[in-house]
Amino acid sequence: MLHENAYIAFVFFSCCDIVLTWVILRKGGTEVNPVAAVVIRDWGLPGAVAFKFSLTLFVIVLCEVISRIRPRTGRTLAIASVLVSASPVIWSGVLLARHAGEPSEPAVTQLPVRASTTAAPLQPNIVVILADDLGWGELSCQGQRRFATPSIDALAAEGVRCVQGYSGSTVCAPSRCALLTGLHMGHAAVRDNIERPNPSKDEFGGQAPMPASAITLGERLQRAGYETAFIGKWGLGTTGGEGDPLTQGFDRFYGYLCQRHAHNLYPTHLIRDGGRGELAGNDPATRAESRYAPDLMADEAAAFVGSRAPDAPPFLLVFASPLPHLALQAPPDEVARHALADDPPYEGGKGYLPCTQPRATYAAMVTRLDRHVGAIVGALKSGGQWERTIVVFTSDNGSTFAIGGYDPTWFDGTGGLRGHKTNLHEGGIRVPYIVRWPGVTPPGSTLSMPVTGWDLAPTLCAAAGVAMPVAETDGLDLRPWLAAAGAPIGPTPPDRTLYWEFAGGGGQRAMRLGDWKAMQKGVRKDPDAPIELFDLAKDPAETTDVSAAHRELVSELRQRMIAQRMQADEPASDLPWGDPARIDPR
Ligand SMILES: [Ca+2]
Repeated sequence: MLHENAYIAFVFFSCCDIVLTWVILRKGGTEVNPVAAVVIRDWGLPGAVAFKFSLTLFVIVLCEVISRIRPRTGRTLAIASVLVSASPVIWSGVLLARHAGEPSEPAVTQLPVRASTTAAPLQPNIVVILADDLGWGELSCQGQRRFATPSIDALAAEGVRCVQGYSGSTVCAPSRCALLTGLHMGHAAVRDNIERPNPSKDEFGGQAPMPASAITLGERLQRAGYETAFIGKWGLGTTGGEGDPLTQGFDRFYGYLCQRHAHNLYPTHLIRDGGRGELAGNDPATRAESRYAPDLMADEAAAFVGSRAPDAPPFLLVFASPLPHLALQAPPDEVARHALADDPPYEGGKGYLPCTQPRATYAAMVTRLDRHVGAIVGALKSGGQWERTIVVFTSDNGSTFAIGGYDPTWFDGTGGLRGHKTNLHEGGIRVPYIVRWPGVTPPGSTLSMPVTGWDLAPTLCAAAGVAMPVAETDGLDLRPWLAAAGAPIGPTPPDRTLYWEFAGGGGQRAMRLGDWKAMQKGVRKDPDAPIELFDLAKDPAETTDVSAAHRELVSELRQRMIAQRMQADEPASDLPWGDPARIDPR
């Protein structure tokens, strides 16, 4: 060995780089030597060290061989190798020093939800795309075979696909409330679709309003200088009331305020900023259908994000498309792309319109939504905002059931999960959940930790550098977990309880703790009704109730569920309490 000391330094520096990067990743740091991070992510720590060691050995052998032929060149090469291997170590050391004050593997309780201290100086734009009744299995990137969703798949390929994403509720309005306020169904102001009568033949009465006391994501970001727009289906109050989006943190609104209004996708009018915008050419009486409301909303959204002055403030757009919620209505060109030989007509009834090609039409509604996602992404890119914009794609609840011509068996909208919209089994609340966050989310990664609709407000507030006190949310700032998605080493996933309740369907409560899922039905009749228990790790489709074998856990979950709630303001959406001290029989 001609240059022994140089080789020792070379090996030492090479392996140090890997170890320092690994330590930073363990601390939840995202600022790392990218080359070392990729090697660790792909091969784990031992594999990465072995790789680096082999590479070093190869260079040493090369130096030795060259030294025997041309001693001066060999010596220069050996010294150069030491210098080249030292530079990333110095850089990783600097990065580690920046993370020095942070604890290793932070527990969830130690992670305060706070304004991000590492936020880029430029506040990011935020686009939340919320589908309506889109089930977990209704994207091709999640296994859908009847149609493809290339634009949404492309978004997932650029970010994190959270495979255990949950909505805030199993129906429309409360899910929107959870998303906007960061509160789960035990604390949210709106916990059901509570219908209000129409004031006149031409006006919709909307749903129970979100109270003025609720603080929405729009309000929080508006105060921080964001320009905010809500485009799509609202369902949390109507014009002039306390639930009006214009007084709930949104500078602009375009779409349906009332959910019943959204049951027709070729309406006579839409609401624009509290006023009424007529849509000439649409007439439900004659089935004149020339202006498809979801297209108009997508155009509006693309225009909002695509035409920004260079010095314009950052923006929040919530694009809550009414697709693919029934009734079955889609533009003929989109339906034609999905024409099938086997597509039995739907006759209509129970307030639903008939449909000659129900399967093709439903597929067309989802692919139209996919096209809209593509248009919004395209507008962000052409407007120069893409690299500054966080995009979230999710749904307000799981896929719907056999109603209005929808065929749940044909589409397998829940991806094999039990249940559907209006119940708290996984099929009712598990939804697509994709986050693309430049500089944070590793492209094409997945995150298996359960994440929820009520995590979005604290996460997006943190992204914007806006303080959201822990006491004001049930959610988590997901950034550390999103940033570590796909890596073998990351922050420990939180062992927290997720809670849902729903007054419909006889009254239901559900809780997830780790892989355990507790489910209580018939609560309105009997608040102490038996609790079913499922082990989602072994039984994701909730086929087998194992409560009899885990009575102590069931009693604990009963107490935890009751502790997670406060009384709802609206009596119709409240549940009777139940006795937390009830001991479940062995
Ligand atoms: Ca819905």
